[in-house]
Amino acid sequence: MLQTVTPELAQWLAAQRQAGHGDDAILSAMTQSGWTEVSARAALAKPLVILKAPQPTGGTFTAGLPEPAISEGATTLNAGDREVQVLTVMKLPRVVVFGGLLSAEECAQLRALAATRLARSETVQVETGTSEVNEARTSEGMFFGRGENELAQRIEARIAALLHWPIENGEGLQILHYSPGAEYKPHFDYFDPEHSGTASILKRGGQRVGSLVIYLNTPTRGGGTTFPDVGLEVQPVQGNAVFFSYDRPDPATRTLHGGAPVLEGEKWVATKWLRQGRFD
Ligand code: PD2
Ligand code: ZN
Repeated sequence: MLQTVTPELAQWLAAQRQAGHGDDAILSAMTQSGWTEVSARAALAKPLVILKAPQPTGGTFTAGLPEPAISEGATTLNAGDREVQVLTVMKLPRVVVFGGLLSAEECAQLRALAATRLARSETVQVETGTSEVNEARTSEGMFFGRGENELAQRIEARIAALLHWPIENGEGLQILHYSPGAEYKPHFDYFDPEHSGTASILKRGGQRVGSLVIYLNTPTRGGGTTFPDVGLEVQPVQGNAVFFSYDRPDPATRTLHGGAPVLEGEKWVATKWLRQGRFD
Protein backbone atom coordinates (compact mmCIF):
# COMPACT_ATOMS: atom_id res chain seq x y z
CA MET A 1 0.00 0.00 0.00
CA LEU A 2 1.26 3.50 -0.86
CA GLN A 3 1.78 5.54 2.28
CA THR A 4 1.79 9.32 1.92
CA VAL A 5 3.07 12.21 4.04
CA THR A 6 -0.05 13.70 5.60
CA PRO A 7 0.15 17.13 7.28
CA GLU A 8 -0.10 15.37 10.64
CA LEU A 9 2.86 13.10 9.82
CA ALA A 10 4.82 16.10 8.50
CA GLN A 11 4.21 17.87 11.79
CA TRP A 12 5.25 14.78 13.77
CA LEU A 13 8.43 14.41 11.69
CA ALA A 14 9.32 18.07 12.21
CA ALA A 15 8.78 17.69 15.96
CA GLN A 16 11.01 14.57 16.07
CA ARG A 17 13.78 16.44 14.30
CA GLN A 18 13.38 19.51 16.49
CA ALA A 19 13.70 17.21 19.53
CA GLY A 20 17.07 16.10 18.16
CA HIS A 21 16.15 12.57 16.98
CA GLY A 22 18.21 11.34 14.05
CA ASP A 23 16.76 9.75 10.91
CA ASP A 24 17.64 6.22 12.13
CA ALA A 25 15.58 6.65 15.32
CA ILE A 26 12.67 8.18 13.38
CA LEU A 27 12.83 5.38 10.79
CA SER A 28 12.73 2.76 13.50
CA ALA A 29 9.70 4.44 15.16
CA MET A 30 7.91 4.56 11.81
CA THR A 31 8.54 0.93 10.90
CA GLN A 32 7.38 -0.15 14.38
CA SER A 33 4.11 1.68 13.77
CA GLY A 34 3.46 -0.16 10.49
CA TRP A 35 5.35 1.77 7.81
CA THR A 36 7.34 -0.24 5.30
CA GLU A 37 11.02 0.72 5.35
CA VAL A 38 10.85 1.89 1.71
CA SER A 39 7.89 4.24 2.34
CA ALA A 40 9.40 5.56 5.56
CA ARG A 41 12.69 6.33 3.84
CA ALA A 42 10.81 8.09 1.02
CA ALA A 43 8.85 10.18 3.53
CA LEU A 44 12.05 11.17 5.32
CA ALA A 45 13.61 12.26 2.04
CA LYS A 46 10.92 14.89 1.36
CA PRO A 47 12.15 17.96 3.19
CA LEU A 48 9.89 20.48 1.46
CA VAL A 49 6.74 18.52 2.21
CA ILE A 50 7.85 18.07 5.79
CA LEU A 51 8.48 21.80 6.25
CA LYS A 52 5.00 22.73 5.09
CA ALA A 53 2.62 23.69 7.85
CA PRO A 54 -0.39 21.43 8.34
CA GLN A 55 -3.24 22.68 6.19
CA PRO A 56 -6.72 23.24 7.53
CA THR A 57 -9.27 20.65 6.53
CA GLY A 58 -12.44 21.31 4.58
CA GLY A 59 -11.29 22.95 1.34
CA THR A 60 -9.63 22.05 -1.90
CA PHE A 61 -6.37 23.83 -2.45
CA THR A 62 -4.78 24.77 -5.75
CA ALA A 63 -1.46 22.96 -6.27
CA GLY A 64 1.75 24.97 -6.49
CA LEU A 65 2.08 28.73 -6.19
CA PRO A 66 0.95 31.75 -8.18
CA GLU A 67 3.70 32.42 -10.72
CA PRO A 68 4.02 34.38 -13.96
CA ALA A 69 5.18 32.34 -16.98
CA ILE A 70 8.41 34.20 -17.69
CA SER A 71 10.38 32.47 -20.39
CA GLU A 72 14.14 33.04 -20.29
CA GLY A 73 15.04 36.63 -21.06
CA ALA A 74 11.44 37.69 -21.71
CA THR A 75 10.72 41.41 -21.22
CA THR A 76 6.96 41.28 -21.70
CA LEU A 77 4.13 38.98 -20.66
CA ASN A 78 0.61 38.44 -21.90
CA ALA A 79 -1.87 39.16 -19.12
CA GLY A 80 -5.01 38.39 -21.10
CA ASP A 81 -6.31 41.79 -22.15
CA ARG A 82 -3.01 43.65 -21.73
CA GLU A 83 0.71 43.25 -22.31
CA VAL A 84 2.78 43.78 -19.18
CA GLN A 85 6.51 44.52 -18.83
CA VAL A 86 8.81 42.35 -16.71
CA LEU A 87 11.13 44.83 -14.98
CA THR A 88 12.87 42.90 -12.19
CA VAL A 89 13.01 39.22 -11.27
CA MET A 90 14.39 37.71 -8.06
CA LYS A 91 14.50 34.04 -7.01
CA LEU A 92 14.65 34.15 -3.18
CA PRO A 93 12.47 35.78 -2.12
CA ARG A 94 10.42 35.18 -5.24
CA VAL A 95 9.80 38.75 -6.37
CA VAL A 96 8.75 40.01 -9.80
CA VAL A 97 8.25 43.70 -10.62
CA PHE A 98 5.82 44.39 -13.47
CA GLY A 99 5.49 47.55 -15.54
CA GLY A 100 2.21 48.82 -16.97
CA LEU A 101 -0.12 46.35 -15.26
CA LEU A 102 -2.82 49.06 -15.01
CA SER A 103 -3.45 52.03 -17.29
CA ALA A 104 -3.40 55.58 -15.87
CA GLU A 105 -7.17 55.69 -16.33
CA GLU A 106 -7.70 52.44 -14.38
CA CYS A 107 -5.51 53.79 -11.54
CA ALA A 108 -7.53 57.04 -11.43
CA GLN A 109 -10.84 55.13 -11.47
CA LEU A 110 -9.78 52.89 -8.57
CA ARG A 111 -8.63 55.91 -6.54
CA ALA A 112 -11.91 57.75 -7.19
CA LEU A 113 -14.11 54.74 -6.38
CA ALA A 114 -12.18 54.08 -3.13
CA ALA A 115 -11.87 57.69 -1.94
CA THR A 116 -15.31 57.96 -0.34
CA ARG A 117 -14.99 54.62 1.46
CA LEU A 118 -11.57 55.01 3.14
CA ALA A 119 -11.18 54.29 6.85
CA ARG A 120 -8.08 54.05 9.08
CA SER A 121 -6.29 50.77 8.15
CA GLU A 122 -6.42 47.92 10.61
CA THR A 123 -4.17 44.91 11.13
CA VAL A 124 -5.19 41.43 12.19
CA GLN A 125 -5.20 40.95 15.96
CA VAL A 126 -3.12 37.76 16.21
CA GLU A 127 -4.73 36.29 19.31
CA THR A 128 -8.32 36.50 18.16
CA GLY A 129 -8.13 36.80 14.35
CA THR A 130 -10.10 40.07 14.47
CA SER A 131 -8.83 43.46 13.15
CA GLU A 132 -7.68 46.53 15.06
CA VAL A 133 -6.02 49.93 14.47
CA ASN A 134 -2.24 49.69 14.85
CA GLU A 135 0.58 52.27 14.85
CA ALA A 136 2.61 50.03 12.50
CA ARG A 137 0.15 50.84 9.74
CA THR A 138 -0.68 54.52 9.40
CA SER A 139 -2.49 54.41 6.07
CA GLU A 140 -6.23 54.45 5.42
CA GLY A 141 -7.89 51.81 3.31
CA MET A 142 -10.92 49.93 2.06
CA PHE A 143 -11.75 46.60 0.41
CA PHE A 144 -13.72 46.06 -2.78
CA GLY A 145 -15.76 42.89 -2.73
CA ARG A 146 -14.40 40.42 -5.30
CA GLY A 147 -16.01 41.22 -8.66
CA GLU A 148 -17.84 44.15 -7.08
CA ASN A 149 -17.83 46.24 -10.27
CA GLU A 150 -16.75 45.95 -13.89
CA LEU A 151 -13.34 47.51 -13.19
CA ALA A 152 -12.58 45.11 -10.33
CA GLN A 153 -13.67 42.16 -12.52
CA ARG A 154 -11.38 43.25 -15.36
CA ILE A 155 -8.37 43.72 -13.06
CA GLU A 156 -8.99 40.43 -11.23
CA ALA A 157 -9.16 38.55 -14.55
CA ARG A 158 -5.91 40.20 -15.66
CA ILE A 159 -4.15 39.25 -12.41
CA ALA A 160 -5.42 35.65 -12.69
CA ALA A 161 -4.06 35.41 -16.25
CA LEU A 162 -0.74 36.97 -15.25
CA LEU A 163 -0.10 34.84 -12.17
CA HIS A 164 -1.87 31.65 -13.27
CA TRP A 165 -3.98 31.58 -10.14
CA PRO A 166 -7.77 31.18 -9.94
CA ILE A 167 -9.83 34.36 -9.49
CA GLU A 168 -11.78 32.49 -6.77
CA ASN A 169 -8.61 32.14 -4.65
CA GLY A 170 -8.13 35.92 -4.46
CA GLU A 171 -9.26 38.23 -1.69
CA GLY A 172 -11.06 41.37 -2.87
CA LEU A 173 -8.79 44.25 -3.95
CA GLN A 174 -7.63 46.32 -1.00
CA ILE A 175 -6.96 50.02 -1.64
CA LEU A 176 -4.54 51.88 0.66
CA HIS A 177 -3.96 55.62 0.83
CA TYR A 178 -0.85 57.00 2.56
CA SER A 179 -0.50 60.70 3.49
CA PRO A 180 2.96 62.26 4.01
CA GLY A 181 4.69 60.45 6.90
CA ALA A 182 2.42 57.39 6.69
CA GLU A 183 4.03 53.97 6.41
CA TYR A 184 3.44 50.24 6.77
CA LYS A 185 6.17 48.77 8.98
CA PRO A 186 7.82 45.50 7.82
CA HIS A 187 5.59 42.46 8.24
CA PHE A 188 4.71 39.16 6.60
CA ASP A 189 1.47 38.85 4.68
CA TYR A 190 0.91 35.18 5.63
CA PHE A 191 -0.89 34.33 8.85
CA ASP A 192 1.45 33.11 11.58
CA PRO A 193 0.56 29.48 12.45
CA GLU A 194 1.74 30.11 16.04
CA HIS A 195 -0.98 32.66 16.70
CA SER A 196 -4.23 31.52 18.21
CA GLY A 197 -6.40 33.57 15.84
CA THR A 198 -4.93 31.97 12.71
CA ALA A 199 -6.99 28.75 12.71
CA SER A 200 -10.24 30.66 12.30
CA ILE A 201 -8.80 32.88 9.54
CA LEU A 202 -7.57 29.82 7.59
CA LYS A 203 -11.04 28.28 7.46
CA ARG A 204 -11.80 30.70 4.66
CA GLY A 205 -9.48 29.86 1.75
CA GLY A 206 -6.44 28.61 3.69
CA GLN A 207 -3.13 30.48 3.83
CA ARG A 208 -2.08 33.43 1.74
CA VAL A 209 0.58 32.28 -0.74
CA GLY A 210 1.17 35.43 -2.78
CA SER A 211 0.80 39.22 -2.73
CA LEU A 212 0.59 41.75 -5.54
CA VAL A 213 0.97 45.43 -4.62
CA ILE A 214 -0.08 47.71 -7.50
CA TYR A 215 0.91 51.38 -7.45
CA LEU A 216 -2.03 53.67 -8.26
CA ASN A 217 0.00 56.87 -8.38
CA THR A 218 3.64 57.99 -8.25
CA PRO A 219 4.41 59.67 -4.91
CA THR A 220 6.67 62.73 -5.17
CA ARG A 221 9.24 61.16 -2.83
CA GLY A 222 9.42 58.04 -0.62
CA GLY A 223 6.86 55.26 -0.22
CA GLY A 224 8.87 52.41 -1.76
CA THR A 225 8.05 48.78 -0.96
CA THR A 226 11.02 47.38 0.96
CA PHE A 227 12.28 43.81 1.50
CA PRO A 228 14.69 44.33 4.43
CA ASP A 229 16.08 40.76 4.42
CA VAL A 230 17.55 41.23 0.96
CA GLY A 231 18.03 45.01 0.83
CA LEU A 232 15.54 45.46 -2.00
CA GLU A 233 13.35 48.53 -2.46
CA VAL A 234 10.78 48.75 -5.25
CA GLN A 235 9.99 52.34 -6.21
CA PRO A 236 6.30 53.13 -6.53
CA VAL A 237 5.52 54.08 -10.13
CA GLN A 238 1.92 54.46 -11.28
CA GLY A 239 0.58 51.35 -13.05
CA ASN A 240 3.53 49.16 -11.98
CA ALA A 241 3.26 46.33 -9.45
CA VAL A 242 5.42 44.14 -7.22
CA PHE A 243 4.52 40.46 -6.85
CA PHE A 244 5.97 38.08 -4.27
CA SER A 245 5.06 34.55 -3.22
CA TYR A 246 5.73 32.36 -0.20
CA ASP A 247 5.45 28.57 -0.22
CA ARG A 248 5.08 28.33 3.55
CA PRO A 249 4.26 30.67 6.44
CA ASP A 250 7.89 31.01 7.49
CA PRO A 251 10.46 33.85 7.64
CA ALA A 252 12.79 31.57 5.62
CA THR A 253 10.76 32.71 2.60
CA ARG A 254 12.46 36.12 3.14
CA THR A 255 9.21 37.88 2.29
CA LEU A 256 9.40 40.35 5.18
CA HIS A 257 8.36 43.60 3.50
CA GLY A 258 7.10 47.06 4.35
CA GLY A 259 5.85 50.32 2.91
CA ALA A 260 8.54 52.97 3.55
CA PRO A 261 7.31 56.35 4.87
CA VAL A 262 5.96 58.70 2.24
CA LEU A 263 8.29 61.71 2.35
CA GLU A 264 6.45 64.03 -0.01
CA GLY A 265 3.11 63.82 -1.79
CA GLU A 266 0.72 60.93 -1.24
CA LYS A 267 0.72 57.25 -2.13
CA TRP A 268 -2.08 54.99 -3.35
CA VAL A 269 -1.81 51.21 -3.81
CA ALA A 270 -4.12 48.29 -4.56
CA THR A 271 -3.13 45.01 -2.88
CA LYS A 272 -4.31 41.60 -4.07
CA TRP A 273 -3.70 38.72 -1.70
CA LEU A 274 -3.86 35.20 -3.09
CA ARG A 275 -5.01 32.21 -1.03
CA GLN A 276 -4.35 28.48 -1.37
CA GLY A 277 -8.03 27.75 -1.93
CA ARG A 278 -11.34 29.41 -2.74
CA PHE A 279 -11.90 32.57 -0.74
CA ASP A 280 -15.70 32.85 -0.50
O1 PD2 B 1 2.05 49.94 0.23
C1 PD2 B 1 3.00 49.16 0.24
O2 PD2 B 1 4.06 49.38 -0.34
C2 PD2 B 1 2.84 47.91 1.01
C3 PD2 B 1 3.92 47.42 1.70
C4 PD2 B 1 3.76 46.27 2.43
C5 PD2 B 1 1.63 47.22 1.06
C6 PD2 B 1 1.57 46.06 1.81
N1 PD2 B 1 2.62 45.58 2.47
C7 PD2 B 1 0.35 45.24 1.90
O3 PD2 B 1 -0.71 45.73 1.44
O4 PD2 B 1 0.42 44.12 2.44
ZN1 ZN C 1 2.19 43.49 3.17
